[in-house]
This record gives sequence, structure tokens and C-alpha cells, in this order.
Amino acid sequence: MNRSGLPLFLAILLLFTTFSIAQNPLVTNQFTADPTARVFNGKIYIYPSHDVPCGEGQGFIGFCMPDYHVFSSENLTDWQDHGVILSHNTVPWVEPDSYRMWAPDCVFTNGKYYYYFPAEAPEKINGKGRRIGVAIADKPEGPFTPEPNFMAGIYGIDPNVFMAKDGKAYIYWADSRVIYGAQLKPNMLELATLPIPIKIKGIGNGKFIEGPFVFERNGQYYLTFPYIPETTEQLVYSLGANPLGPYDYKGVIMKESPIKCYTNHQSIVDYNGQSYLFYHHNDLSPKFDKNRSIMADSLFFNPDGTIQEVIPSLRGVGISRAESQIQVDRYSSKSEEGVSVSFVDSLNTFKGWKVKLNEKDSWISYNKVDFSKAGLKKVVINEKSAAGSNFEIRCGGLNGPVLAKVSVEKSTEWKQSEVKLEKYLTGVHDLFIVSTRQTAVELDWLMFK
Ligand code: FUB
Repeated sequence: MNRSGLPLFLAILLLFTTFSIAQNPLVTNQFTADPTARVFNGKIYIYPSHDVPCGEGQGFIGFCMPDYHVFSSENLTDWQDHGVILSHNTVPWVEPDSYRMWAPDCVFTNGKYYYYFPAEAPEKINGKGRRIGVAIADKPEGPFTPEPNFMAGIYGIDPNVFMAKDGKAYIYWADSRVIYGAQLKPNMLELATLPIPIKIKGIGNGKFIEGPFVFERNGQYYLTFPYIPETTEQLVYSLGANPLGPYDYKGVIMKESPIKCYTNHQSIVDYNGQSYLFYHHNDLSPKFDKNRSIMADSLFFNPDGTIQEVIPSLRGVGISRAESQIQVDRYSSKSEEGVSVSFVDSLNTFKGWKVKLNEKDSWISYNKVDFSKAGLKKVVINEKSAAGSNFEIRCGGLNGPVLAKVSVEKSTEWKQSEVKLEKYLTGVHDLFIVSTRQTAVELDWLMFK
């Protein structure tokens, strides 16, 4: 390629990247938050917000959110980043460089995709210009054209739009610790009713509420939202007989973040027969919780419609292809003792994690690896061990058949070793990696070929 073609080529690459990631977090090359997942045309689309590290004097209390990307996938493993769809500097009514593009949503109706996003307007009320705009597209990934002005009658953040089965559309948002709701006109751009605060009976005296997400299931309406009972946000839900309430508080969907992320933010969708919770924690930035990362885990309803608590996992929901780099540090389960996970490079967390098996018989498992590609006869492992070590890859259980016996040479540098498989597999299997020597070994990824 000649030199003049290179910048354009790179720009296109950066705009539309595809990546394969079956684990949590779902995006590891940038920070993402507030994931609203939607199913359009048989694909799952995620509309998150986008955190960036703040420059001098930028943003609001550490949040710097300049623009929005859209991600899509057909299998929850292969994702496409469709690039930036809106920025604080491209929407006519948004204050330039305000860095307050909070949690968005997108719905399909009237043959169009309506994208709702909160941002900062230059005109302030009590020092804040929290308004909600709409942008419209013919395709779920855009291009989106923003309306020239924000929506009249709404002051707040975190819009969520619920399309009821009877064709009515409702919009919800949060302001000053209250969730508001109103019906939308069929044009999807104006309120048809005056906003009302949504009544949530039995919620208690928690400190904060934001991020509404409403859906309907078996005739019941679910109002889900992040709620702070004491220190950081839990994801909770309430049930009601009408979209605008009143709702009855029902309980916790996900407890406070184990790594103390102050915010969380949820959406719940059904995709190919399974319900999923999309949420965020700050896994790629454990020391600074305003640089967040979106995650997904399976969600289950009880027969009476109540929701089972979701425990955040590293493993996530995607099926890993055996021939892809399998990030075993995002394990499904592990031995009680002897396993530790840390960043490969703590100065660049986007390089991901590694797992260390510290002693003999320590183990991790990694579920759902798809061996349907023919001819996989070897495994390549990115590994290191200062003293040298041994481990086995077993299949289906801790004491399952041995797939490979790996002997790791002494090295303080990462090395890739290639080992012949003892057994060839087809179908989807759970892997167990078990240390067979007392000395420690570190693993970054493994890949079958
Ligand atoms: O991402 C910024 C804000 O944090 C969102 O608008 C809230 O829901 C919370 O996640």
C-alpha cells in the first residue's frame, strides 16, 4: 500500500473492528459502560456508553464520556465494533467537549431505529444541563442523525424506552434519585403525557436510584434499576401491572460489585432461548471505577416470574472456538487454593490477564469450548514458569480423560509450547487445567490447532 492510502486504511480499521471474545469483559480494547442490549434482525446489539481517561479539567467527577459506539454479535462470541455513532461535538444541542454522554438506549419502530441519549445542554438548571436527545437511523448500527433539539419536558439522564405490546411507547429516565416515566407520542420524539415519578412500593430508604430498564414478561412489567442501599450500586427490580406503575420492589438481581465499582447499569434481553443480564464493572481499571467495562451473564427466572440473583462471572456467556486464543484466566471455576489471576501488564490493562497455578493439584476449569473444526491435533500454550512445571489439560471433569500432558521449561519470559493431543475431540467440551507439579506455572492463553 502506498503511504497516502495508509491513514485512510487505518481509520477504517479503527472504525469497524471485529473481535472474538467469549469472556467477560466483552470489550477489552477500550472502556465501555451502561450496556443496553437489544435484539434486532436476529442479532444482538449493545448500545453502551464510552468512558475515557479524563484529561486536565475534563469531564464530571472523573467521568469522561465523549461519544457512543455500537457493538453487535450473532453468537455472543464474535463482536463487531461499528465505531462512533454520536459524539458530544457532533450533536447540535450538546455542549461541546462536555464529556457527559451518559447511558443510552435504542428501539425499533415505524421502520426506524430511535436512539435515545442523555447529554449536557449549555442551558443549565441548578448548574446542570441534563437533557435527552434522539437520533434516528435506518439500520441498528446507524448512521444516526440527531434531532436538532433535545426532547421537551424531560430533565434527567439514563433514558429507557419500552415498546408495549399494544403499540404504546413509554420513556423512563432518572433525575435526583427518582425514576420518571411518560408515554411517548407515535412520532417517538415528544411526550404524550406529563412525566410522573414512578412509585416503587417497599424500596426502602436507599441513597440513590438511576438507570431504569423496563421490560414485560408474561403480562407483568419489570422495572429494573441500579440502587444504592448503602455504599455502591446493586441491580434490583420491581414488578407492576402497568408500565407506569405503581411497582412493588422485589429484590436484588446483582449485589454490589466485588471490586467496589460505585455504579452498575443493566439491561435484560432474551436471545436464542436464554435470558441475559448485561451490566458493567471496572475490571480493566480496578483502581479507578469511572473507567468501566461491560459484561454479560445468563439470567434465570423462577416459575413465579421472580428473578434469580446473577453472580458476576469471569467466564461470561460466549462459546469459545477451540482454534481461537482461549483466555483461560477468565475461568469458570477453580480450586479453593493455589490459583491467582493478575494483569499480564499492569501498566497496560488492555493486554488482559494471566492465571497462575501456584502448586500441585491447583486447577481451573474453562467451560464450553467448541471442537467442531476438523483436524485439531495439537494445543499451543502461552506459558511461563520460573522453575519449570507440569500440568495436564483434562476434558469434561477434574478427573476426566487427559487431552494433553504439558511440560513447561524454565523461563521468566512468555513462551509458546506446542503439545500433541492424546485424544481428539468433536463437539463442545469443558476443559480442566490441573497442575501436576509443586512449582508455579503461569498461563496466558491456549489454542488448539
Ligand atoms: O455512566 C454514567 C452513569 O453512571 C450512568 O448514566 C449511570 O447509569 C451510571 O452507570
